[in-house]
Amino acid sequence: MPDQYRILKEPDLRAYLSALPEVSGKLGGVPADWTITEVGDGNLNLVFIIKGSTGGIAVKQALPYVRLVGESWPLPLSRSHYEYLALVHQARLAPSLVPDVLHHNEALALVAMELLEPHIIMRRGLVAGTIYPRFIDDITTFLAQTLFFSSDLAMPAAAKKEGIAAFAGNHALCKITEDLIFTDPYRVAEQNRWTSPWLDATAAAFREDLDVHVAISRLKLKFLASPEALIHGDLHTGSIMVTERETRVIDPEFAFYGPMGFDIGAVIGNLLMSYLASAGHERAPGERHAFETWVLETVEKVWTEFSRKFLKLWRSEAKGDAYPPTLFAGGKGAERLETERQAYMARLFADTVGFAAAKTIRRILGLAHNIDFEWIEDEKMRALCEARSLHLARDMLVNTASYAAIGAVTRAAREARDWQPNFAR
Ligand code: SR1
Ligand code: MG
Repeated sequence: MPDQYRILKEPDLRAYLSALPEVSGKLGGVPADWTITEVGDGNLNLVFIIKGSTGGIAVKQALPYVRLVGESWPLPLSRSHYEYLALVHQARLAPSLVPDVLHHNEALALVAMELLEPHIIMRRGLVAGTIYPRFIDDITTFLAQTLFFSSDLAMPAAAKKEGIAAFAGNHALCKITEDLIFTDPYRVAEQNRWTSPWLDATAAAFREDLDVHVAISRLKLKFLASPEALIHGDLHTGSIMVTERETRVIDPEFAFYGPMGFDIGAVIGNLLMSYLASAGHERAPGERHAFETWVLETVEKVWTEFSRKFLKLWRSEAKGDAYPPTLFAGGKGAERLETERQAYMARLFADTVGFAAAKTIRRILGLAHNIDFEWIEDEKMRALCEARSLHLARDMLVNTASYAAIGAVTRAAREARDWQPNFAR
């Protein structure tokens, strides 16, 4: 008899896990002695940490609704299945950069996985001003490997289409993104919020600005209609766990075949928010200068290292149906293909800049905010940091073509750090 979905309470979870040898072996001791703590602080799911005498595990269970909002917003449990599929795929392509999966139960919408300890959610570390020396290399390996190897550059067309089909049912999660990132912040929507009254005029301006509406709609179309690769789909700094020596990407429940720039832009946009929120966390002027310098250097290297690794894979591992080698034979063909690769990367960079901007705007004017700003206690200071981020993001969104290289993004971010909005009250 397959399990029937129920929201697992502690005794039920304990009994369920004790019947799984792969789990009880890891935890050790007797189930009655295991400690179980619900620690989920995300927007959607339950997350339990279970510890026994010899080890620990994490268990994530999807709720049939959006946790942040409640039962009035139902959400399919199938997202747990897509998360499991994505974790397995990512583990194959980027081993050691995702948690090991120990067990999955589709009916219970549950995934049991390796407990990441002493890792913390990267966003929390960034708010505290911590530098992560491994991050650039790890995240660019994750991005290059997962995106390249699920793209038409690496995959035969039939296998790629099977992949698209395998994730096509995850449309409810895509719809969250389509609404919360690409639509709601630009219209009157009940669940929008912002730091009022300081950002009232700015929020209204975003609702009226047709240049912004065209730019965000082009990105939305790209998100809807560009199955370039299997993307993580929610790769913000709350979906990354870190120590100073390790990086792990978690929570790929939004995975589907979409535009690659959405993942790269998520990383860069969230780093830019961390940079511009930093002033709100300093106790003395200049105190976080070294951290802020590292964040901007990281923004630059995320793009340059990703691009280097992706191009290296393209030059050596292009077994997909795109760009057939027979069409690019000989010295001239090779030269022309290399020019084309550069053009491809330039297009991907433009997508990245646009999506980074979209990911920023949604966190300030939409439903789901982030602690980078929310934990700035002085509301006017928070609004100042947010206004600077919106100022930068609007320009990246509308004038994307003027950002020819990543240096232009970090230059504009530095200028935004000193930009003074006019908070007319
Ligand atoms: C209602 S869900 C809000 C957000 O949380 C997730 O982490 C995604 O970013 C989603 O957009
Ligand atoms: Mg998440």
